[in-house]
Amino acid sequence: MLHIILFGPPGSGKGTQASNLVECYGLAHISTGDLFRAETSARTPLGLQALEYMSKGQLVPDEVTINMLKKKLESMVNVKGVIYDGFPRTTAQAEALDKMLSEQNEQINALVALDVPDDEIVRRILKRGESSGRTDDGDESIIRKRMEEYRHKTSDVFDYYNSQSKAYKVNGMGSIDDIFIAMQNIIDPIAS
Ligand code: B4P
Repeated sequence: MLHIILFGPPGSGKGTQASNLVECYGLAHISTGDLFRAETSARTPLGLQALEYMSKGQLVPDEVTINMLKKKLESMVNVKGVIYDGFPRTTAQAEALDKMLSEQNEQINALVALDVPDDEIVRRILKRGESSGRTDDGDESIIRKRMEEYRHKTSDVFDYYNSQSKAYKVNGMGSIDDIFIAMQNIIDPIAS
């Protein structure tokens, strides 16, 4: 099975490129952000707990996130592989994911990181906030908090997989199609 992590700062285009990758490689898609938003819309205890953090631009605690991911993975049957979109976001999450996969004799094949400058991130998220209705998209101070969380807690995940020689960088500036081609150039040799 193919296990690909889509990585990058908030608003770097992970969700956008995940849809393309799912279609191209026939993989299942897990977005922890989408899972939290679904729980929040359904007003479940998990969703209400997650909303407390998401609306402030903070990461949801590891224990909550890892348990949710584990359940989602266990519910998947007969899949060719998985795109992890927005997970792992801390080294503890990365270690937990590696452990879960090794118990199934599986492993992460590659982490592909989208590289986008801070000002472009703010511009994209504010633009999305005009229509998304997301509480974390409309306010620049919350967007900056999400970027700070990324720098302090998430960026180390790149080094974690780099030390396993599995991390790749892609320029996240340019057209969605061109960025996708750059990602295919990395994933095709791994997938074949
Ligand atoms: P996510 O839902 O993962 O959201 P994101 O980081 O904002 O977005 P993404 O990178 O997917 O950007 P998109 O394609 O939409 O996380 C939200 C929150 O959930 C987190 O802050 C956290 O609180 C919580 N959470 C999620 N996972 C967690 C975890 N593992 N641990 C703890 N907490 C967790 O692109 C953004 C915009 O840019 C879109 O409008 C898009 O149209 C546009 N865009 C994309 N590509 C473009 C391009 N090439 N050029 C111009 N615009 C582009």
